[in-house]
Amino acid sequence: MSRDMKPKWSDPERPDAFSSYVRKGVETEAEAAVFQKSGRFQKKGSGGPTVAELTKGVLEGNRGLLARAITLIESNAERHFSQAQELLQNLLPYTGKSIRIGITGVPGAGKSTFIESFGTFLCEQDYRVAVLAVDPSSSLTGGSILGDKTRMEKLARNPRAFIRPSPSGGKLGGVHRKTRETMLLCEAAGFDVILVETVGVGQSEVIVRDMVDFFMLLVLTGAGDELQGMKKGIMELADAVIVNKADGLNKKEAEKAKEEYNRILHILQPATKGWETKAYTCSALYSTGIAEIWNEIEKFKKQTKQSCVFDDRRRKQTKEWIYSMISDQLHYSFFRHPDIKKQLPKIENEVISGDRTVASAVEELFKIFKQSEHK
Ligand SMILES: Nc1nc2c(ncn2[C@@H]2O[C@H](COP(=O)(O)OP(=O)(O)OP(=O)(O)O)[C@@H](O)[C@H]2O)c(=O)[nH]1
Ligand SMILES: [Mg+2]
Repeated sequence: MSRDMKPKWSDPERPDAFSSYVRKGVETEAEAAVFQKSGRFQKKGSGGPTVAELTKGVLEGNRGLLARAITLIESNAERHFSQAQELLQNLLPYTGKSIRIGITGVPGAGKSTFIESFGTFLCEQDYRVAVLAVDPSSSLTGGSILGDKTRMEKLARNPRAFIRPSPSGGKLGGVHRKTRETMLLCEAAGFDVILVETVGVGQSEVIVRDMVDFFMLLVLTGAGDELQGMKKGIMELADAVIVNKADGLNKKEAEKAKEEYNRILHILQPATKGWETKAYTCSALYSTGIAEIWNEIEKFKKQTKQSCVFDDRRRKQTKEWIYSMISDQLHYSFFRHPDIKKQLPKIENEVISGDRTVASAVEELFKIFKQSEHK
């Protein structure tokens, strides 16, 4: 098992200033056995925290224990699942009080730089900020979009901020469930703004839209080409379109792009009922336009709370979460089933060689699955 590592951006001179670690997830039952000893989530002989200790630690805002709690949630070992759920159950009454903000944009749009600047601004306003990430590639590479970045150096050292790299996929609902549950843990630990970063390259922005209250899309200038290529669908998910890098020689262009985006947004369906999605400019690098964006988010919160759209959306998101977990769980139990694993290659071959229809193959597999469930 790999040892815990501090992220590269942590300051070697001030080892105490960073309480998060990049830790490899627990992948196998064998690894889990090392972690688990008589109901405890712990390393062998290390006297690690129990669920009760984790609950208390998270509620007290203890960052070390919060990090341990998240590691428990992220564990892919089945035996950790019930402990993680017990922990969440304990913490559930203390969740839900933050504003959850999603940030997407193409690679290089400046998401990480924006979070550094925006997060630091919020900390200065006395908020406590948690940064999470949904990385569509991490389930394949095991990597993390935040792991290799030095863009959040300042925020990472801020005692009011907590940065957690993207979990790797694995089983039992994968990244989707882990990020949502981590969000709840951070809320119970007293973080009042949760920022979720994701690269805008496909499904991940839809997943993040489904777990946040306010969703923003970071874009660059050169709007002419970009607008033509940009999928209308992504813009329709956004509560704000932010034209970043509005600084130096680019400032004028950025203002022009903002007007163009506004013209298009005007004719699109708004993402949130009663809220007009508009374009704004900012410079994440020089921290200009940041306060204005926060003002808009506060306005959004007030307005949607009053109209009940805020709470309605959260209820709907929770409901959809149930259904996505059911299908994840079905998917997982189906494909890990020993009889299915045994029969699948043979039946698959029969279909490919034209000896069998797809529907009859699937029917047969489900028969096998259901029969052995009842054994
Ligand atoms: N001039 C200028 N440069 C910026 C600004 N924001 C970000 N950059 C630069 O743009 C580059 C990409 O920024 P990142 O913050 O890493 O972008 P990202 O969207 O997080 O990129 P990925 O993580 O790869 O998806 C870096 O070189 C930043 O310094 C800005 O407001 N102005
Ligand atoms: Mg980034």
